[in-house]
Amino acid sequence: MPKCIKVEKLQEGLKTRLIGKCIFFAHEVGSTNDWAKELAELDAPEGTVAIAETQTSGRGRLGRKWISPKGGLWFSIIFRPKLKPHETVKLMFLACLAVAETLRDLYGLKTETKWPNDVLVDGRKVCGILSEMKTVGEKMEYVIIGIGVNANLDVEKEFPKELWETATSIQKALGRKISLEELFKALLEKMESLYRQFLKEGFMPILEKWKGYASFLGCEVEVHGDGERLEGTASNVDEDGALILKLKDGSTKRVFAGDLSLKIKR
Ligand code: BT5
Repeated sequence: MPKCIKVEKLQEGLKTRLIGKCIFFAHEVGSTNDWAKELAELDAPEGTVAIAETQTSGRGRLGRKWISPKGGLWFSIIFRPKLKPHETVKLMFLACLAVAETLRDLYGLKTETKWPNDVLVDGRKVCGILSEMKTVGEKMEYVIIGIGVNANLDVEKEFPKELWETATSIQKALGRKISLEELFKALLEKMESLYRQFLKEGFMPILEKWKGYASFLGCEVEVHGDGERLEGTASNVDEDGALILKLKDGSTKRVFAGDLSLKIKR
C-alpha cells in the first residue's frame, strides 16, 4: 500500500451529495486549513475539501506544530452553517465523532474521543481536529474543519521522540497499512451523514454519540491552558461543548474548549 494518494480514486464511488463534491488535491501545501480558507474567500461552496499528501506548516491549536509527513491523511472541509460563532465548536465534536466511528467501523479499532479535539487509539492521539472560522460581527461566514489522521505512519521513524509516548497511527495499531483513499471517502460519508443529522436534529444526538466514545468521563483529569491548571473529575460535557469539572472542594466548574488541553490520569 503506497504512501502516495491516488487522486483519481478520491471521488470514485463517493456516496455524498455535499461534502467532497469539490475536492482540491496537492502533493504539498503549507496547511490545508489555510488553503481551504483561501478557497472559502473565493466563494467555494460548502462541502469543498482541500487535501494534501504532506503539509510543510501543519498547525494545531494556538499555532502549535502538527507533524504531517506523507502517509497521513491531512484535509480540511469548508462549512457554511447558520450558526452563531460560539456554536461552531459543535462541528469539532462532530468531526471527532466521525473519525472515532469510522476507524471503529472500518478497522475494528477501539477508538476514544478526548475533549476537546482528539481521537485516541490505545490511549494515544491518532487524530487531531482544528476548527477555525471567519466572522463578520456576530455573523459567522464559514468554518474550516481541519482533520489530521495518522494513517500509514511509522511513529518511531517519522515522529520526533517527544511524541512517541503520546501519538500513534493506524499502521501502528493494526500492524499494517490501509488504503488512504478508502479511509478518506469513508470519513467524508460519515461527516456528511452526521452533519445532516446535526442540521435536522441539533447537537444533542451528536454529543450523546460522542460521549459514547469518551472514556475519560468519570476519570481524574488535569486541564491546562492560558496559564491555568485545574484538577478534578471530568464529570460531563454539556450542550455547549463545555467540560464539567468536579473540583476537589466539591464545587463544579464549566470549562470551555478554547485552547485548553486535557491530561487523563489513568
Ligand atoms: C490538534 O491541535 O490536534 C489539531 C491538529 C489538526 C491537524 C489538521 S491536518 C489538516 C489541517 N491542516 C492543518 O494545518 N491542521 C489541520 P492541538 O490539540 O493543539 O495538538 C497539537 C499537539 O499535538 C502538538 O503540540 C504536538 O504535541 C502533538 N502533535 C503534533 N503532530 C502530531 C501528530 N501528527 N500526531 C499526534 N500528535 C501530534
